[in-house]
Amino acid sequence: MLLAEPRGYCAGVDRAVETVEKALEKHGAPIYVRKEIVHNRHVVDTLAERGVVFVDETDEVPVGSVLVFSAHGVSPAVHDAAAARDLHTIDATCPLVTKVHQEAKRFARDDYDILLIGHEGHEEVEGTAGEAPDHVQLVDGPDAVDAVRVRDEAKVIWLSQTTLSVDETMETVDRLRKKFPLLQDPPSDDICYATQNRQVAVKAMAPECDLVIVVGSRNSSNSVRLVEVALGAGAKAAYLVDYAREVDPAWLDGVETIGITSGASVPEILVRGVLDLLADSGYRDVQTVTTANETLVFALPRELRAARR
Ligand code: 0CJ
Ligand code: F3S
Repeated sequence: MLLAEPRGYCAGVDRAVETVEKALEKHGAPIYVRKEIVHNRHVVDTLAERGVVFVDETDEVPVGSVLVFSAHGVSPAVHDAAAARDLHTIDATCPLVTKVHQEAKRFARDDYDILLIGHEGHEEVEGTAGEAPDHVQLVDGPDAVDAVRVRDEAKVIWLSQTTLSVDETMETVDRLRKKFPLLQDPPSDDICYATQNRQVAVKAMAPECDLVIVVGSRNSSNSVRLVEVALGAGAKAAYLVDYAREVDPAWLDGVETIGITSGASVPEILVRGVLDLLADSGYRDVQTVTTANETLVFALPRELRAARR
């Protein structure tokens, strides 16, 4: 067994989940969360059992209630809708997503065409694009480049979702730059440190793996990318599971080396579950493959700060 390090919770997820827990302690149930606080089935189900109500939109929240915005961020229109309902909002947007929002605002102010690389329909790109809807267009992967049109080729910048495949994004950027040679790069990486580190770690172990198991949910962009990166880096097979019980015994046929990793929204207890299950099948020798050490911690939203564990 090869265990990727880093894996699992990033600083932004840790902060978002703790924000909801502290908000529950401070305000009592029910509190409301717009969308899934992070894209993980277990996290959402556990919080729901404790009195958190997950809604799709602000208009489902009773006037005057506490509403938490998820780690993926929201557009100004969502902030306005919450204010109009007199909701007490707590913003759990990851600071690294907020950074991309600031970039979108700044380049829109300077009247750039902003090419936002990301996945259609993902909450994060909806939030970022919503900062400057008249200036942002979504580019969903390399094949979407042909359809891109801009007003002034000398004033074009690309930005991105934080949880994309680094390699695929660079492919998209290369294609964009062939079309628009004056395309400007973002002032700093938009794909976040956690996304990058988890991909580097899975790449390091994948060539030796007959099978890679990624723990994470289907709607978790960064988790799904880890499966693709593992396959691209030479793993013979790679699958995504939410829980150990989803590991199909047939996957283990003839398999000597198994790599394990998990997405940025995945609690370590779920990885332990997979390790325990595999130990029962005879996979007991666990070696860690470490490619980075992460120490980043984000402060909680101000109003909950005194309450940090
Ligand atoms: O967009 C983010 C702030 C990432 C949050 C952590 O991961 P997850 O699984 O909730 O979200 P993605 O679908 O964006 O990977
Ligand atoms: Fe933030 Fe990256 Fe995690 S954007 S929530 S640190 S995956």
